[in-house]
Amino acid sequence: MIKKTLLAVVAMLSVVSLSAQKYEPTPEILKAREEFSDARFGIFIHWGIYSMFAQGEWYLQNAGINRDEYAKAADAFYPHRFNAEEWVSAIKAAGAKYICITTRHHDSFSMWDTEQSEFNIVDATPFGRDILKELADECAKQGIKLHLYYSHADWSRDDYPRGRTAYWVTGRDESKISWESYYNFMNKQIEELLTNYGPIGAMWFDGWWDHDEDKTPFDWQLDEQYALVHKLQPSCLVANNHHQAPFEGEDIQIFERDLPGENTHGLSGQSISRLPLETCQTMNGMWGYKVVDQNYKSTETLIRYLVSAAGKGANLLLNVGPQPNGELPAVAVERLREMGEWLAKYGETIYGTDAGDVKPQHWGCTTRKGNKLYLHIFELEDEALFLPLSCKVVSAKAFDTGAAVKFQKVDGGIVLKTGKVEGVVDYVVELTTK
Ligand code: H79
Repeated sequence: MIKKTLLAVVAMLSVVSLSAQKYEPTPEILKAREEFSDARFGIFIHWGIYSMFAQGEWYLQNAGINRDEYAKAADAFYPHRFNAEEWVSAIKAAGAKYICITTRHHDSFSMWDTEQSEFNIVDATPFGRDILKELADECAKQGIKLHLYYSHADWSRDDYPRGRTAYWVTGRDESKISWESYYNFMNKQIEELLTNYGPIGAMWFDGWWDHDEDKTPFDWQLDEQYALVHKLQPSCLVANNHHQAPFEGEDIQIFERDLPGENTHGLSGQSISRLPLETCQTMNGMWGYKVVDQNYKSTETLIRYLVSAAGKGANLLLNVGPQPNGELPAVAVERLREMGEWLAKYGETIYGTDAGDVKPQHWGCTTRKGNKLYLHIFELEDEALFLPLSCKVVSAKAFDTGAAVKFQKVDGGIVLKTGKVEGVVDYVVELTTK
């Protein structure tokens, strides 16, 4: 009897260990994660037929309209000013190291030549061009990585099992709901994306929260899908904007509209993992083009946000919502250029850094690379700054002029004689430490 029970326990344990098999990132993935972290700055692009309504990418759900009426916009989508070379050049000029574009958002419209649905930019629009192909080719040409946003949630397809959003969108045939059909559709699309567009840096999923039922969890079958991504492209990172601590099989932890550890938008209270971190943020207040929203953050705010992300060991994925005509808004291009000018000078203190020894403070934050500790001081009322440090400081200088900055060793760190800091975007002091 005891033997039988023991056997049963052993059998149960082995089942448990099988089902809880740990994801072991391959050396290629580990390398890709490191490159991703080193990049620190990427540009997000939200573009689709929703851009034509000019009210953001949630228009279909927010307006609660008929999906076939909405879809008619595709037949008028003719973004004649789309020019991949101009986009990529503007993004590179910003100092960004990767681009993440919406291949298919929640409205279900595919921005590439997909075989899995007619509702795509080649088959359903007079424009008829595969913008993803053009962008992928241009990224390869200009040497910038391409990441792909892909929505799990869907507000138009008949087969998508309805979630907590868009239930008032009409025109869908509920008798055709089939998870199996929808899951198969997604995986075939993912296969196209990871086969026909060259090397993809990351798959960026979004929409899991449409089904985050507490009592009867919805099974998105992510394990199998993540494995498919890694099988198709062994260096492609998996990211999922589910607003939770990372799931097994993921390579990046995403935060939406807040830096890791902050939660001003109610989307980012999750604990911080040891994975590479990325915060996505809008440049105005919306992801997809919104005609009434000209409330762009200032260049100073954007630079400080990028620096603050780096100070927390995170990348910034900064969004631009292209216009229906295919151009990036002029204000966005200007912000990108100005950020690029700053990064051309101060990039060394951002790219390839880790979060610094001193956690973010009211005056700014710190980043570290090797034996250099960079202080990013945004504003300081006092004349001097106490830094709690356990390492030895050998020298201190202003990063841009090289002028020595006086400091004094005290208990538990140093006091740095910066003088008052005001009226600058970021006063960077470089400490050499031992
Ligand atoms: O693509 C952009 C957005 O369209 C998408 N993610 C970025 C990158 C996005 N928009 N809003 N959200 C994600 C937030 C989702 C909000 C939710 Fe909720 C809060 C989903 C679940 C809780 C409120 C309640 C909205 C749906 C249910």
